Amino acid sequence: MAKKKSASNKKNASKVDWKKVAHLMLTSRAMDEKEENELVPNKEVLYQFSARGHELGQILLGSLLTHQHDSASAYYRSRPLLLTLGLSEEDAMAAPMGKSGGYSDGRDIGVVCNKPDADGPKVLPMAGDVGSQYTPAIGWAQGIEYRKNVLNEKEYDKAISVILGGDGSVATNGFWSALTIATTQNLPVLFYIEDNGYGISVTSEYQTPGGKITNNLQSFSNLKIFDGDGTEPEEAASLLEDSVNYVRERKGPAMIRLTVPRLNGHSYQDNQAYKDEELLKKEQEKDPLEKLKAFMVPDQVTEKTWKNWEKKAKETIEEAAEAALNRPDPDSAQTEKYAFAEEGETQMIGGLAVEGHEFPAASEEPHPEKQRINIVEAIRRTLKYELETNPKVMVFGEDVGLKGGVHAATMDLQSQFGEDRVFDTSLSEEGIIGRAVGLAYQGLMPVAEIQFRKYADPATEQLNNCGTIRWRTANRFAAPIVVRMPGGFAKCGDPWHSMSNEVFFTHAIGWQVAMPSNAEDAVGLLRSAMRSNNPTVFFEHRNLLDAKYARKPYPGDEFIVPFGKAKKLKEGSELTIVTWGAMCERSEEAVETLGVSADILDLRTLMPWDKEAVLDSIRRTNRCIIVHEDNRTAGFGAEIAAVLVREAFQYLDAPVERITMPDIPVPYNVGLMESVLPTTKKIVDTIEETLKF
Ligand SMILES: Cc1ncc(C[n+]2csc(CCOP(=O)(O)OP(=O)(O)O)c2C)c(N)n1
Repeated sequence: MAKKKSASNKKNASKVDWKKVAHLMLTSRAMDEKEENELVPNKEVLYQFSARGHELGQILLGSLLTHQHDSASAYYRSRPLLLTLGLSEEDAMAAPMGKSGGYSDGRDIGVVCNKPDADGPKVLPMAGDVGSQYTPAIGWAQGIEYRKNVLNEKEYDKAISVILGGDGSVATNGFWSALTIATTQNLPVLFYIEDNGYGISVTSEYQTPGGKITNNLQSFSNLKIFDGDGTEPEEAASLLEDSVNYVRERKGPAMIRLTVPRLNGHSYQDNQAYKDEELLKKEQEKDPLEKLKAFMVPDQVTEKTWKNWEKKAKETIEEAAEAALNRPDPDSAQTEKYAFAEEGETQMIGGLAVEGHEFPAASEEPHPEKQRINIVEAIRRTLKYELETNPKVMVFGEDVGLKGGVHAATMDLQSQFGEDRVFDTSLSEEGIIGRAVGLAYQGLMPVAEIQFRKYADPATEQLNNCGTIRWRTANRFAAPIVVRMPGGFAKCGDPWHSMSNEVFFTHAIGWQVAMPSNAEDAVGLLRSAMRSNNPTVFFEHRNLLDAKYARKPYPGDEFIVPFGKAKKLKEGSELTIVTWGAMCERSEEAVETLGVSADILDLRTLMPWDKEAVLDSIRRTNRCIIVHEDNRTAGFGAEIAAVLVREAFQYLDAPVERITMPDIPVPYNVGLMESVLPTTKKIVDTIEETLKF
């Protein structure tokens, strides 16, 4: 069974601290066994994902992540790597029990870890979605190069970003998106594929033709391939050393695939009925712990010493389990904390706040210039000023560079600030948002453009995960990013370019949502977003980009609009119209047409939204109409109406009306489009009915 030992395998293997590797392997194994034999059957641990069979490669890899700015983006089977990087046994065991403290304070499923050490390699927050670990790691890699080359922080030299994934993960969008970005941008990324032949019960042949991803990627440009057996100590050590060095020495991105047996079901609940006896036996014969023992005993240590280590590891785990079990449950009074940044509690990793970034002065008082500008110009000037005054700002997306964006909002920014700071991306929205998350982890301020609202769909997983990072990690990590997104109807509609669906982001956890109706607010809200410690969706309404209604004088480089503050467009006493975005103009027109006395509130941000301003107004006018372009059912108007029914019931003299799009996409034909959009006429009619009621 013993493999032939090549000279280079031997050379690299001699550098390894095998005693340390053995200790970590025995510890990880004892931990899995304790969970499988006792803690899961006793229901102390509810979900368990064993790493048995995967340990050796992960421990060897972890031992090579020695640079302070290295990162690993890993997944639920990566606990041996975390132990190697210094996760305490007690934290490792307390998390699956859902106990307090540790890397998520009982919030995230046990093995979904993170590690925010300021002075050592980081483990980026893991996620449950297979494949979602890839693109944030690409952002980390680009952040290494940005810090080194643009911010001149030489200590980032030779840092690398490593991504761990199973053979199933190579079929995901995230994998391909990350591979494309790493290889086209020549980023310091190592893809580490642990091939156990299965994604739960599905074999690798379903994930890549022939079942071996490295065979298929042999001809992929700018990708060095390493491939071997992850259970053979010398071979695995040698391949890992070579692949890590390859990336560290900036020879290019690389992929290493190591075969490993999965010695358990996918999770504790999986009985592996889909594997026959012979296969199970073969897998057992490949147990890397047995191979490590055969490699070390008796050449390096005696059988007795090994037995001693085994005993010690078991004792350590008994003690850690006992201590973990004795930890209190997390405090339920704190459960809602950290959906957003808490005043005075900065996260450990991610965003400008960590390094105490100081911004230039800001003021809520506009200092208008003489000339009016449109929203496109308002956005461009705000981006320009923030790029000028904050070297950590980066602006990117499809066509954002040389072309200046399909809506021209980034025109000339690349020529002024260079390709490192303003750049085009590959056509992968998952890549754009995942990369932004990784750049934010690096303490930068990424401003990503999604070309049209509908095209954020492929990035949904990254957007959702971005919003929950702070909560999942109990404020250890956060990724404050800005996502600019044009949408809504324009000269005509259509299902792809005209979608608004802003309510989606108000429902997604952890996101601020801004929706300016004019150039002045666009400046102030975008500035707020780019200085915020929370992620923001910044919605740019297509019909307003160059609309006369939206043109306002540039309010100055200091102008800022705080989130959650509605603007009163008109003041009156007979009814209140609550609206935002392109519906502001139509609401104003309707009120002017009828000559009624109405409050018109432009919410400007939907998350947070200015509940108090709306309630104050309704308490005076006693009537409310909500106007929005988004579809009706469960649109944001439904949320406002529900709040009014609960908190202003006694003040209402008429039913709360909603004027919205019906539950269909926006049609292309202009006549069809106007027949379903909230029009001035519809608003006029509804005002009359409401006043008559
Ligand atoms: C996006 C997504 N789809 C499906 C799942 C359910 N699921 C969890 S693990 C898994 C298999 C992953 O296999 P692989 O990447 O090979 O890793 P392994 O578990 O074998 O180490 C699946 C389908 C998931 N977590 N995420």
